[in-house]
Amino acid sequence: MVKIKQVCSQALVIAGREVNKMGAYVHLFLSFLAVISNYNAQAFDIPDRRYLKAYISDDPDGPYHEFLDYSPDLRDQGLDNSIKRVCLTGFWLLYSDYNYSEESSERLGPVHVNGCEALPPSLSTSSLRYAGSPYHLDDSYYNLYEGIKYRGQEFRGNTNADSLLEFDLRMSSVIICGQSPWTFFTGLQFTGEAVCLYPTHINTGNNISLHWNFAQNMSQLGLPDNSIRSVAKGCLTDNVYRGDRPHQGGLGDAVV
Ligand SMILES: *[C@@H]1O[C@H](CO)[C@@H](O)[C@H](O)[C@H]1NC(C)=O
Ligand SMILES: *[C@@H]1O[C@H](CO)[C@@H](O)[C@H](O)[C@H]1NC(C)=O
Ligand SMILES: *[C@@H]1O[C@H](CO)[C@@H](O)[C@H](O)[C@H]1NC(C)=O
Ligand SMILES: [Ca+2]
Repeated sequence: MVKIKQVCSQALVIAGREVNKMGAYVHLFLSFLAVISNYNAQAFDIPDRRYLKAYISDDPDGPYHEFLDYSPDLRDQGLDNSIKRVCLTGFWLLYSDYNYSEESSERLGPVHVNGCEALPPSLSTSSLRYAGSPYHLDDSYYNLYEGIKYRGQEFRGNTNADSLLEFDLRMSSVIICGQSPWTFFTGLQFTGEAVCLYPTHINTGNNISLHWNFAQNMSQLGLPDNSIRSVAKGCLTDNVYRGDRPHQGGLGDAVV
């Protein structure tokens, strides 16, 4: 990112110097072309870019497919049941069935910032997706899931929700990312029982941090299953859930 700024300001100086001369427009145009092509090269290296590289062998130099987004059906990438190893940044969820289905028998949430891991041979991955903001890696965000252990459909967001719409009274697990705590309520419009969840886990790599926390079921949070009706950003109750022991530092190796 620093490089982009340097390139930009150099180009602007050149443009300013040349602006009164004949041919200035040509020069200006070329300068901006240079900025644009440099920007593209740099954009590819955005330090907090979320990705998952899926390898079909244990060979770190082997071929891989890079995912940047959800894949509900790995047959689309020709990778059904064949991912052996992953290198990734972000909080990714792998499922043994298509569509993140509640029929999935095994789940794994690898969380890393620029880290790799071999998958257990028993995990035959058929769909995958990430938790957290679609924008920056550590933006404050919540994902509520219909099934326990982050399966099924989700209701997600980065702001207060006074109702969960069609997911009212249906959610069974949750992941939060980013530095803000979130409060989950059993009543509409931030009423009823409430529990607040802080992002007590941190993964760091290359000076980039990802904060997160999770509950694989609602009894972990002390709430009845299928009871959440609204969500607010911040901690708006004394009933604070801090989760299991915080996981700090390193390249991160949490499996949840
Ligand atoms: C996944 O869900 C979509 C949309 O609901 C559906 O069309 C598709 O058939 C499902 N795929 C599988 C393999 O169940
Ligand atoms: C991390 O940040 C520190 C202090 O800002 C800096 O000295 C160091 O070079 C950075 N490391 C990397 C890998 O960017
Ligand atoms: C909820 O998760 C906890 C562990 O986090 C587990 O001990 C408990 O059995 C789970 N309860 C249900 C109903 O799945
Ligand atoms: Ca449910």
